[in-house]
Amino acid sequence: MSSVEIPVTADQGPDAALIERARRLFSGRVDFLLSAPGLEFIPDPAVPEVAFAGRSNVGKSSLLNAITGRKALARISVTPGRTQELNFFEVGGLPGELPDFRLVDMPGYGFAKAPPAVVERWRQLVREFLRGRVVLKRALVLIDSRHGVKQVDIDMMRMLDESAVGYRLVLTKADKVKASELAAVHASTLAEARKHSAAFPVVAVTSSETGLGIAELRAAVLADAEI
Ligand SMILES: Nc1nc2c(ncn2[C@@H]2O[C@H](COP(=O)(O)OP(=O)(O)OP(=O)(O)O)[C@@H](O)[C@H]2O)c(=O)[nH]1
Ligand SMILES: [Mg+2]
Repeated sequence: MSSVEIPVTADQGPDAALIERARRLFSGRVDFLLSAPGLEFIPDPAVPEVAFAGRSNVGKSSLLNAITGRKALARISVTPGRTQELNFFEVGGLPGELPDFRLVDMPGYGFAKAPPAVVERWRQLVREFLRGRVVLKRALVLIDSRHGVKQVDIDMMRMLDESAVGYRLVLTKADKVKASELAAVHASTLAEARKHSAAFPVVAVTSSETGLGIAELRAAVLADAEI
């Protein structure tokens, strides 16, 4: 994996101090708060939030677990499309008090055989959440390294562009592809990012399995929550 040539400039990577601060913060309090099947169930917008979006089975829950260093914080599904609610997690602060920020595991999209009514319900929930959530600082859009950016990902990116929610693209499951394939999918994903008004012109490369890129992404999430 270290032989992959992925262009990184000095100002793109979080510094060592931020990585260490993020590690410490995430080794403290990280709690599941609630699972919201509709907007009437979401918590008060009291603290900053960073949301995780991506196709069903892309590895959202696994990445959340890796970033928070918890084995089973977010449920890892065997059946694609299991996370159909907005799941909120609290990070930092003291139990019983407001956390420093929250992470939001968004329901996966693009799973095969979903009835149109389910897709429409998903679209409404996500769009209204993105448009109305003033505390939402950033989103991460996860892309499977084996598949690259699909039309459903572009649809998601457009919803974020329209809501003016800034987002990072994150390649998941990097351990599943060869170095040459990883370099190619990184380049094509970066090219797509550059077409979108709210996307950062950087693409993170991660594996929840091997830990590749996790410390850096954790630091980026902390920086996003603090903007
Ligand atoms: N090899 C490898 N497998 C992974 C990685 N991340 C996730 N997986 C596997 O991919 C499958 C889906 O992972 P999840 O984390 O449940 O994906 P999700 O995006 O939360 O899925 P939904 O909630 O159903 O939308 C599981 O079998 C994971 O074990 C990774 O970095 N490497
Ligand atoms: Mg999930």
